[in-house]
Amino acid sequence: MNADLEKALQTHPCYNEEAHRKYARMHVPVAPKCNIQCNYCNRKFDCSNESRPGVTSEVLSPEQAVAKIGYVKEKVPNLKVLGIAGPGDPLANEETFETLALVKEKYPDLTLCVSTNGLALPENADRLYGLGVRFVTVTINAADAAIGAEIYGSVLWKGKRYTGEEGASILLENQLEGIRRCADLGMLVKANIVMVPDINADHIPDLVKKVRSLGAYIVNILPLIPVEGTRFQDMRGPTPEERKRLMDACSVDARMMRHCRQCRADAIGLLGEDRSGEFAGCGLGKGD
Ligand code: CLF
Ligand code: SF4
Repeated sequence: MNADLEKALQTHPCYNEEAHRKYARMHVPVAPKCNIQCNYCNRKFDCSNESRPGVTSEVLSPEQAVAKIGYVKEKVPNLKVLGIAGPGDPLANEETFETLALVKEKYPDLTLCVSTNGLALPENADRLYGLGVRFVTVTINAADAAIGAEIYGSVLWKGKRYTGEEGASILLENQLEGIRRCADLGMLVKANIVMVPDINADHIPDLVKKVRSLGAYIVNILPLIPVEGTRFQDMRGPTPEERKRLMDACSVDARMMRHCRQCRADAIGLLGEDRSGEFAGCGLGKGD
């Protein structure tokens, strides 16, 4: 790891447990569209790639996002990381790249972080790297298309909608290739895995081994939060004990993140401290 990346890692609240009480992150919700349908997601809400389902957020244009960052930076001096995590899939929205380019130019001191379902990651890995992104999260819930088919309703790939194992295997191939490419480029990849006890829990240790073998730096196992109006609305989420047991078992194979707060696509502040309401609408229409 080079010295700049090592330095950024020291102040990244998600990748480094030591940092999360001291340094803040801000998400800008510039990415409304999604290219897949997860069975636990209600499109009206934030992407649970990186955010707790059930909470809506405003969508900002890249220019509005940059204006808001300027405002928040003044009020939150410990802001270190600028993340793009939805409310849809960041890589399905050109606005993500426009925002990253603007932030890189205007606020080069901020660490850039992107979270994706991975479908469009192989084709965008170089582009993200070129924009200065060194932290990429891929939400991946299965390394087996048969299990994936139970989690993903459909996958929109090159203009066509795929379902079942066909859709799940297109997504999986891209996720694995995307993780490999990003890791090979020298980015720090986090794999987010949504634990669904009745579907993928027993399979997660194999999935963790797989993402590690491709170079993932850290793994975050999130609990399913059933959301009304989704196919998984009656599915049960894991108990804290079940999740802890799984994380303990997987910690033999990979570094585990244990302090995730499943934050919103417009979260601002320290992890667990949500100041997004305080800044709602800030910077909008003001330009600078
Ligand atoms: Fe945001 Fe995600 Fe970057 Fe962190 S969140 S894009 S890696 S800056 Fe962090 Fe929030 Fe958990 Fe995500 S606590 S949901 S892991
Ligand atoms: Fe929802 Fe995110 Fe899944 Fe897209 S990738 S369907 S926004 S949870």
